[in-house]
Amino acid sequence: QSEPAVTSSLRLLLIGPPGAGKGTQAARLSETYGIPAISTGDIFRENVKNGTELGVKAKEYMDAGQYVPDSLTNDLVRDRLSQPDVVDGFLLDGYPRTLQQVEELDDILGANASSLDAVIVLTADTEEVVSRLLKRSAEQGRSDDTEEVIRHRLDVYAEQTAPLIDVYAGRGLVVNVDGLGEIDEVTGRIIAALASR
Ligand code: B4P
Repeated sequence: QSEPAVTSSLRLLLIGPPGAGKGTQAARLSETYGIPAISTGDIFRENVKNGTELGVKAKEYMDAGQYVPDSLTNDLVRDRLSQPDVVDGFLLDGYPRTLQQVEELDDILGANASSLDAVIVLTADTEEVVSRLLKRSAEQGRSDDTEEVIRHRLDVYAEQTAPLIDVYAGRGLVVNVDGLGEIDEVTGRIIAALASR
């Protein structure tokens, strides 16, 4: 895997079905490019753990495999993107997930809406992601990783999030990356795909 040039001000989005490896790759890309990875899923789980008001509300949806309502999610991202550490770039992991969230992100970025560099779409087939998430369930016991909830999350992704890919493709931003294979291999593919843009 080749060393990427240090690129400043990269603004990336990472989209993919549950279990495609978003969180896994986000951490690596954050380190490679020196930009913060912002995962709405992690922020919700942190709030659940700390028993905040947001956490109590979010848990109900997450445990059922539903998306947390746009209003709550958008406020959280608006707040996070107002922090000083994002001025030199960021990677949003798992946001936006609905068309309404796309509009909100455009609004948050304002005049910078055209400054997104790429939308990485990680692909993985259903049986592979179900098997990964069941394995994680056995290891970490996440409450939204039961088989029934996983299948529901996949349906929600297909209905609500997959249409976003067309929107970003229309803006010429989509970079499709095969999420199957070793974790390092997938990271290498993403870096190569971004470098060849
Ligand atoms: P997320 O935290 O984003 O959870 P996820 O979709 O399951 O992806 P995650 O990043 O955890 O898994 P990954 O694919 O990396 O969201 C959880 C919930 O939060 C949502 O269902 C929703 O309720 C809520 N939420 C979050 N954002 C929201 C938004 N914008 N709007 C509304 N609601 C929102 O990895 C899965 C497993 O695969 C791991 O165990 C990993 O180790 C393994 N893995 C990764 N890569 C692999 C590889 N190459 N080979 C083998 N295994 C691999």
